[in-house]
Amino acid sequence: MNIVKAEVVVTSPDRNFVTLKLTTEEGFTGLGDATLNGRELAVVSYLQDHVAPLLIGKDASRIEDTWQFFYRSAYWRRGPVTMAAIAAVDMALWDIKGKAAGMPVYQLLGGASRQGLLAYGHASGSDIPELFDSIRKHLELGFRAVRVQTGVPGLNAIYGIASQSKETGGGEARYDHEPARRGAQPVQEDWDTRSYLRHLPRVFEAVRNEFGPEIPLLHDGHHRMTPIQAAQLGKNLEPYDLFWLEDCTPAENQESLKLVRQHTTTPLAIGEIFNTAWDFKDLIRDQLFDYVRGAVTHMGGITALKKTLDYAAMYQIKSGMHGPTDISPVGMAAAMHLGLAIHNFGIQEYMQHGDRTNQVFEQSFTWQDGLLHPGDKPGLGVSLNIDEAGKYPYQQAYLPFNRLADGTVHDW
Ligand code: EZ4
Ligand code: CO
Repeated sequence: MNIVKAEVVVTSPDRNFVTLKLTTEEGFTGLGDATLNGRELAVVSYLQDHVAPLLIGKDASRIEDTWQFFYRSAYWRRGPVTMAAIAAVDMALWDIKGKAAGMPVYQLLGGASRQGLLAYGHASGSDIPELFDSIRKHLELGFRAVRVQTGVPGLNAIYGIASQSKETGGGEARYDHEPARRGAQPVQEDWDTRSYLRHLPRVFEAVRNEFGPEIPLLHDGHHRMTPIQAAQLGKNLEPYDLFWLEDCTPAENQESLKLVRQHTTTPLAIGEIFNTAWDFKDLIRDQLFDYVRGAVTHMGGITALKKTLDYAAMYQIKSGMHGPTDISPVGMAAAMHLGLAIHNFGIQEYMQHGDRTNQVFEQSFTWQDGLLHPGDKPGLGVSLNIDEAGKYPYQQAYLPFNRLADGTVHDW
């Protein structure tokens, strides 16, 4: 089952996506997501210049061997660009194996461990009334769990708050719309940790009073606190029974989670920016967190993330795979197949792609009663409409960044 073609497709329907498409001599095709938000073209070059030529003539059925070949023969290990490229190859090979077997990928991974995947949506508001409306809207849409992000008094623009897209002239307010972020320079936002720490517990108190104790509530700290600030926040949020507090400190200093853990029982999620099992290894062994945020797209594919999650399972640590809209529908499908098969599934982030993206990528997943299911088409269940993709060329876009009131650059 030799690979005869390896194409890299860049498209920007609602935002930029990088997709690897492999074709075998029998005519099977496989898709892999290689999207690295804000640094997309580095992965395009890695794939086009250094990976695609080596794929031609390789046996597509040898998934583990191909993974090891690309990881070890590169010599330069790890890193988001390398691991997104390897992830795309790995996903595409699982897709091909599924099509060749006539089975959805989750069957190849051991079959379904549940009926569907509990998914959380992103509610947000610049103030409490706006936040309540957003939570209500998510509940009406069918979400059974919501992430809560809120504006902070005194700060103009902060992470995670929906606003209307400038380029599309309004429409539905979303916080992830790339058109608002497109341009030659990243957008500058502002930040003040003390105001945030004072404000956030009041917001969660108001949300629990309004929506009751049942609904799982999540929050993303987005790497912006010091360890002792994170410990303080985790402790102050305990009465509101969060499902998780995500990325409370920057991920580089993993030791810092020890300090956080000593002070709070609020469950912790970490790792959306990690890219190998090694980034998680010590944190898992020391039981310093509760949910693995790794994305199939950024962790080197299904093969590598499954190994990480199997190790995490030994410590009762569960999955919480990253699922923002910068994970393409191909990467989301891979996450759904893996999440359906493993025993230690926790929750799946689900942000819903825009209409144009859904026309470029035809998908077979379903979303019913708050649960995602990847569908039963052979492979990953996603096909790429090349003509549609061709309508939307790459557009320069960056993630925003933060400055404090005195001008200091801060984690975003
Ligand atoms: O900022 O996906 O939990 N979700 C997140 C995301 C990330 C973006 C970065 O590309 O933190 O919104
Ligand atoms: Co996050």
